[in-house]
Amino acid sequence: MNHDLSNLTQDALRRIAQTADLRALDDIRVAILGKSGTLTGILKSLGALDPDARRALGAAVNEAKTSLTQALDDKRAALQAAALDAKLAQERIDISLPARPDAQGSIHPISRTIEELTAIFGAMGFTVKEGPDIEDDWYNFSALNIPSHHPARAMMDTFYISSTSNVPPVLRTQTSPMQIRTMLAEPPPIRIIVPGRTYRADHDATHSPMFHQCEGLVIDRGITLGHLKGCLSDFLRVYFDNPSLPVRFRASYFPFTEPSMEVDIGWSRKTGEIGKGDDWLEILGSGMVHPRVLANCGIDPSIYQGFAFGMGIERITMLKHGINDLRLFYESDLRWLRHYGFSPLAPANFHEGL
Ligand code: 2NL
Repeated sequence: MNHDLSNLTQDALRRIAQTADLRALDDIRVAILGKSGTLTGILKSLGALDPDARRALGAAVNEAKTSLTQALDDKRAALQAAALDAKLAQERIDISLPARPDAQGSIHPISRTIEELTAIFGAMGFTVKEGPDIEDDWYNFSALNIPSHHPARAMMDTFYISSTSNVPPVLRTQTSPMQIRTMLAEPPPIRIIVPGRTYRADHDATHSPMFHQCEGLVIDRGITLGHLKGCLSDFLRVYFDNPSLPVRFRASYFPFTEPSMEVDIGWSRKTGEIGKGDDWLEILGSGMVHPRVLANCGIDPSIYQGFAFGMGIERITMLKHGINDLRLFYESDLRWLRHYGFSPLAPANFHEGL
């Protein structure tokens, strides 16, 4: 019986070694270790032997079972690895294939304008800051010298978020809270732009409850209205790609700047052409940062001065590209995006304009 077992084991090990595929290997496993396999048969027959013979043969059968199981496992692993290697070799990706033209995406006009603002102000030494969309009343209003009776705080304009806190969270109505955060966190000189989403409870053909703004802030010693005018004129002439674009600064009022100015550009009301005709179009709000706003942020207004500005990203995008309906920006209509979108490969830099 021991002799049979040894022959059986040797024979099975040989067959396992010679097997070249997983199916044949499984057949061998079933033939030896399956329900009516040869080794299983010997194990079953142990019960009929006397105790001494059973002990001797039992140990040998277990040993044979262990070595056969190990051989089957090793062989299976080797065959599986070989099969994977063969599959990988066959499925090699040809990276020289060109991209499929019908699967090409495009850059949304809003993103493109943000890239352009980043490039233009970047060339003037500004860095880009982004901050949270959910702010609180202090960052959005109080720090900006907007008094509590100011209409901008009214329920009809601002999205308040219900909360148990005594400083109610709001969806930011402009990106200025991030400039407040920057002034609180970093010492001057500061030169930043803050593009991003803003929210107001307003919805019609020309207003969307979510829209985009870009604000800018410069704080240093000796900053004057002259710096503001030079910076914003240069920006507008590069953005609208017209070095002789007429730019006008007109006195205005904002609670967070003193003095405050609206910035207008020349255009023709009749044809809509920018830089032509005798009409003026309001495009930006700006001013010298109010000393109270500087003090609220721990900056001494007798040492540091600065200017700030804000613009609507949708608005300057519509004017530049002749887009006449605000709602189309948010509809994800692929035909519109194909028409107004930009190539992801087109760089948004303006070396020639600066
Ligand atoms: C507009 C006008 C403006 C600012 C925004 C600002 C921010 C800080 C301090 C002072 Cl932290 N000012 N921002 C200043 C003037 C105008 O935006 O028409 N935006 C669409």
